[in-house]
Amino acid sequence: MMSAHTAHRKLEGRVVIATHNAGKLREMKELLAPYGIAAVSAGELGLAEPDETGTTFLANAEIKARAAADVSGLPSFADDSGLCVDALGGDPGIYSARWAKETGDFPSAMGRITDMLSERGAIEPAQRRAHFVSALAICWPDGHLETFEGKVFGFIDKPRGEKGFGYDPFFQPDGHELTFGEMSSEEKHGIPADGSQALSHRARAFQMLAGKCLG
Ligand code: ITT
Repeated sequence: MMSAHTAHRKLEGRVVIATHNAGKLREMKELLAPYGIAAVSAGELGLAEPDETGTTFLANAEIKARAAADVSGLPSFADDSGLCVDALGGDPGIYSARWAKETGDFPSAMGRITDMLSERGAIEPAQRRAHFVSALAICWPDGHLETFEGKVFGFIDKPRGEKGFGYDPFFQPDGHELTFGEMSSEEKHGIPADGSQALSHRARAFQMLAGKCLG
């Protein structure tokens, strides 16, 4: 018999997507679409953005999902994500959105990161290793919580492409010639029909979530 700690709960009916980031919202809706879950966004419900006071991606995903579930009375699905650059000690990491706010926009934030790498003499791809992380949390109004984390490794290159969002243009995942900014949604976060691993951090976390909480 399974203990309470290993029993996963299935997501059914209506869910709030607890994000105010349009790029993430689009990806999260696309990921949920095949499962017949009706999704409404935090923005559509006029939900406030909670303070992200956690020190990890998982903690912040939980804060966002819990806040939306408490206020809406619906199961809520949140993502906390970011880009970790090895030569910068893992920055911007959980501060990825903040860096873009501070510099004004994502092109400037990518410029700041690229400049910091150049100042440190990190020119070659091997010196510019980076990974994206996505922590996904689903919280039910009764407090039940499920969390999953996915990562994708690659390196920082010159920004290319206008697809995707955020830091996509200058991140090239290992084993690919294109940056995330040059990839279609299907290439970046499509779920392969043959059961193999998806590419993006968010799609990888979602595959784990789907295995436990959907279908
Ligand atoms: P919410 O908290 O409302 O969801 P946010 O933009 O504040 O929105 P985060 O705190 O999780 O979200 O910050 C994540 C940052 O990392 C944000 O600036 C994103 O644009 C960026 N990011 C996350 N996933 C990304 C991806 O797949 N491609 C490019 N950039 C990404």
